[in-house]
Amino acid sequence: MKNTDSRSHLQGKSIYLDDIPELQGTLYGLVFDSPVAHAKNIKLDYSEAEKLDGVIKILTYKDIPGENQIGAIIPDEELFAENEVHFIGQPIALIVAETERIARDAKKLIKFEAEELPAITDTKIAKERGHFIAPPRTFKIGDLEEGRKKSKYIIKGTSETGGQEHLYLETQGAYAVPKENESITLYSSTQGANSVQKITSEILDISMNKIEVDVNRLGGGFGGKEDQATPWAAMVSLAAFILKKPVKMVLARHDDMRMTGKRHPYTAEYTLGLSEDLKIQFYDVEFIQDGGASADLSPAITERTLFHATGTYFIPNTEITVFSCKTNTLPNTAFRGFGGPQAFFAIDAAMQQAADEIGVDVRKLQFKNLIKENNEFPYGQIATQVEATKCWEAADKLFSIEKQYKEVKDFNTKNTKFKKGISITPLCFGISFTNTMMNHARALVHIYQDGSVGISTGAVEMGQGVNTKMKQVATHVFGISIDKIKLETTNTTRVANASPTAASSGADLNGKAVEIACNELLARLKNTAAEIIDTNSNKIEIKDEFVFNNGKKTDLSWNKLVEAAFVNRVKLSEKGHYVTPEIRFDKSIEKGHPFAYHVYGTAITTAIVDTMRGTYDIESVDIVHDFGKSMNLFLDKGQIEGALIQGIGWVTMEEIRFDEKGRLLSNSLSSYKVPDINSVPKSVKVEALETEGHKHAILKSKAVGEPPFIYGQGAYFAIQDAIKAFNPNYKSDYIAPMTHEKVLMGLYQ
Ligand code: MTE
Ligand code: LUZ
Ligand code: MOS
Repeated sequence: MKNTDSRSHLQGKSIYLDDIPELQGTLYGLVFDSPVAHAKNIKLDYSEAEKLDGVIKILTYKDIPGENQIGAIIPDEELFAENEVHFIGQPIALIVAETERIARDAKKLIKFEAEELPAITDTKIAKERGHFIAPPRTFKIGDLEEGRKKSKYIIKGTSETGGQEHLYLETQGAYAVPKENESITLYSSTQGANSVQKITSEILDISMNKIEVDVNRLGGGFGGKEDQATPWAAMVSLAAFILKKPVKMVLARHDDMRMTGKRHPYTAEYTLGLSEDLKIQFYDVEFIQDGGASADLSPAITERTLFHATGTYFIPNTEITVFSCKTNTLPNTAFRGFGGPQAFFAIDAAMQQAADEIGVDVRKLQFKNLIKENNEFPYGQIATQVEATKCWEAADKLFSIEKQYKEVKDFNTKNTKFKKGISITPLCFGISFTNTMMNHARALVHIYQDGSVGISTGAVEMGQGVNTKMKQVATHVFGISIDKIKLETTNTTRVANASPTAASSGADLNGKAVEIACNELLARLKNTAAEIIDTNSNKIEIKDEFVFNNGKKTDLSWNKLVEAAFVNRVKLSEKGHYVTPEIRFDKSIEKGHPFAYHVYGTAITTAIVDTMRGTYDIESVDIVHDFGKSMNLFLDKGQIEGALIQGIGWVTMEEIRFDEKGRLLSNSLSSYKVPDINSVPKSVKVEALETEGHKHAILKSKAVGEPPFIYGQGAYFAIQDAIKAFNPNYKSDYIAPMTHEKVLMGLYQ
């Protein structure tokens, strides 16, 4: 089944925030943001700007009736800067005008003065000076000393991964419409309607029930709209609240890139110990995370790094620490993988370094140390239904790992102008919000008297196809065609208190809630059918929109049954509430069972390097992925392909740069390179592992949104392998991204 949105996307008929018909009298907002990275005693003179024809009002923190605070985990971020600014791009005021053009002209007339302070853009300096977002956290298992004693080989090293711009096709935006009795309808391009509602209510000092947040769909979020869609929504709401007019703001790409946070850059310092028989004995790793100027989601991202530090391997003695540093750059935020990819890169860099120093093939090390059934993760969860080795073996069977290695070797003995490289990336990714309390969801299902069905959930459609999956759940339970089902907008008055659509759990959490509601309704309809046919309700089934009695088709159709139930005054609406079972985590001891299950996989990546230019292509990526029992392989393979390319972009070409004053240099598509059709691997093959699936996954179909991002890192190691084939003296610094210029330097190092 295709993504039910694909036709309207293709025809340009899908409605995004900026396509919502505007009400008469709508005003437009534009943010005035800090031109300096760190300053105090800021002064804004906007008297000239406010005089400009068509400028309605310029709002600052002084206009906020409630709390000037948007920090969701730690209250350390103002909506509008009051006295100090902490990064370039930090909002200070909102210009409200009759058109966006006028607002832009007005912006040029605003005079900004401040006492500039030194800006810290380097996490090393931040750490030295003790500038932290939150105190460091450590996960431990076993005993490092014990591991050290058993180790024959001890490898020390460092690695580094860069930031990443989300580059959702639809930029951030929101549209606030004032309603009677000081309430607001707020359209927002957000992954977290509930966060938008809550923060806006605090800014305006009105109760949450006065704010209705509505989300039709996003043109991509990728984590960038989990938390950072909120400020724009709060700003237009503030303006609408004060001016009693509809107010809209959609960020221009350049403004979006300048003002929104990105993936967290990380450095890792590690020591890895292996015994003579190449079993990992210990891993001691310290991560330094660049949180940017305020906490945003950094503490939660820190957590996911801690949870994924050992990658897909079992390591009996481990100590992992993450330092979350505060710098005068954009507050970094959620991005597909959420601190996980940074952890995977570090452990696989350590594995590669170990293999090189010991003089063995890294794949032997990797395979030998894959996590197995009943192994304990450093956070205390016992690994069950482990598919790591099975994925690797299936990849070998389907894609002949040894043969591919031999082909690369043969090619390299025959060629000097081009060299090939190969790598393997195993995957083990935990599914559930790491914060246990976020793992619950609700759905509202109506069966209308004509037999059509309307479903509301807390899930946000952002291109990942969650709406299609929700429809599939209802189709599956009711035995009716997908054409009978409509997915309503995500709306806080229909489904309240929803967690953001994130952590890859949108389909699981909301799908289970839909399933619960549909099953309730089905039971009632079966009773009605049993009464009509005069049989026992447990003999009733509904298939292909007809009632079956004891396996035999009757002439009672779905539509007739629904009509009869309505006449019998049967309740045809139901709400489902789902809570992920079994999960728990005790932060005081950093142990528990935080994940409902894990997703596994193996990717084989080959690359070819032009040894004169330093340019490269990713030739092939062959993947065996653990989808569980995929409910929609078409959508799920799309998720794998998208995540893979996004991951390849991160480790190869996407380079976020600031100058020493904290100005973002990579602030447009001419200075920030993202993968395009030419950077897509020449061949991508995705095969599903044969497995039973997992009972906590929706219809046994495992979460697929983020995990395959990890496969992208294979490109880094494959390119590096090709460089080594040309330059035997090459010593990697394990710094990503592996840009073309970096490759060229490596070839002639
Ligand atoms: N796919 C598309 N097309 N667009 C997106 O913005 N976001 C990713 C992933 N796949 C995203 C996407 C991220 S970061 C997450 S957490 C999941 O989708 C969220 O959706 P799910 O929970 O329904 O998988
Ligand atoms: N958001 C969050 C996430 O709040 N908690 C998580 O565990 C998470 N994981 C991935 C992406 N977003
Ligand atoms: Mo995804 S980073 O959980 O929005």
